[in-house]
Amino acid sequence: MSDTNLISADDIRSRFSAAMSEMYRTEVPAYGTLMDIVAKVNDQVLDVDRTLRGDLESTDQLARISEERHGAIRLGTPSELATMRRLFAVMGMQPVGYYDLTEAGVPVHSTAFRPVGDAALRRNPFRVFTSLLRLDLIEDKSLRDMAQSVLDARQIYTSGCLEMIELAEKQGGLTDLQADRFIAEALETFRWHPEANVSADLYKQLHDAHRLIADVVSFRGPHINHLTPRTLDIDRVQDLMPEYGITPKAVVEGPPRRDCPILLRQTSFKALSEAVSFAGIKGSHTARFGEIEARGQALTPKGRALYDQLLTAARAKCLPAAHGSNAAEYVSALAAAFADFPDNLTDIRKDGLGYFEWTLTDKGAESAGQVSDTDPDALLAAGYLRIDPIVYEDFLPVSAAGIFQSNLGDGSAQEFTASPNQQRFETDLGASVLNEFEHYQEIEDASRIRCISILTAGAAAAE
Ligand code: OOG
Ligand code: NI
Repeated sequence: MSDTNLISADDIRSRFSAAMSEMYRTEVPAYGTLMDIVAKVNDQVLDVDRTLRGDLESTDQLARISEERHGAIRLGTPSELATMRRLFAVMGMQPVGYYDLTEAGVPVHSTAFRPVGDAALRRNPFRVFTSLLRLDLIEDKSLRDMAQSVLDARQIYTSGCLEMIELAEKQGGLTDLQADRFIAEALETFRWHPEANVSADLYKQLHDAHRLIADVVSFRGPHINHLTPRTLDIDRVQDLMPEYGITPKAVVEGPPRRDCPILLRQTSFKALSEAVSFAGIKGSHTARFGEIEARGQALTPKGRALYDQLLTAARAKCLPAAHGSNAAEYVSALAAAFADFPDNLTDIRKDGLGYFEWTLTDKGAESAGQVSDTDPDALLAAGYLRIDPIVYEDFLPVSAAGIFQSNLGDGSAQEFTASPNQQRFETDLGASVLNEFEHYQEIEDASRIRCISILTAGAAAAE
């Protein structure tokens, strides 16, 4: 078979993301409703905000918006994680970033599998926040051992899926037909299984130790627990949710609403109670929920440090209560704290807080090869180049913890000693995770070098 028969990993990812969305729509109807609200609000925003539409169009970002989503899964063992890395690699998704959630009382650590590189992200930015349970944090040894043996006995991948992963690795990709089979087999891993793997009694013990432990250990696979569309106006969708019979969590996580959006804002609706059976005995479990997000500019380490500092300051003044009684107070504390974060692109750039992508203006494109100046600031001022914020493609630990908590139910916050262990995570993963800051920096640098090289016909390409 010749390599030309192989389709791109980006295609497989797009198709998988669409298939997953389709599956989740039938499994969790409220997700379908949320998708409809998001589509409507996005259309309205683009109708009114012609500048935003123009910016998205000129940076080739418009097409990806309605396609865009992330999901989340929670795995039980290192070997499940290592195989998940190979599965996502077939779709061009790599582990980016390390997130320690123990600090927030959630016994997992995580990474995000996502496409890297500008072209792949434009094609389809589907990502999956993937957590690995930290059983070592269960204090009761006999419970820990029982959980471990349940996890060791399960196989979350079909044999067909494992076969297709191996084939993709051997061939360096999959053909169109093979991709169909891979997607169908891989979906099985993410599907919901209402028959638990454990007795009602063990479920209760695990649940008492931590609801999340019960969610990971008790089922045959790591059911996708939410799928999150991207909205262009998260506050509007949050306001609309109740009209459609969906109750959102009390506050939007992340930075406040701003003229220049930064990082990531997220909100969710609470997990639904679902019927399950424990060896024939009827019971219920809450696992799956819905979430929406709005993405803004990726921040440099300096910008991120400022974000963390301001968020901490706001939360020191007012910690949002799960039931929402102090939501208004929190929103104003957040807004007050973030008055110290510049809210215009000129200052964000001048202070080195955010990443930017460089492109040629029409004037720049017409002047290809005719320019001798190589100073990007001068070329920007002279109208040959334009800069646009680079979209943040990753996650935020404090927000993730807020999402985990709201979904685990009120009053379930639990103390764990913060114990980040990236090295252990990477050993279990079988690879190191990509540093997201370095990646954004590379995208920015490459875009600038490319533009200047075109303007000067290659003279400055090496600089
Ligand atoms: C993952 C929560 C994190 C996000 O968007 O921050 C997450 C989980 O509940 O498994 O998805
Ligand atoms: Ni999420």
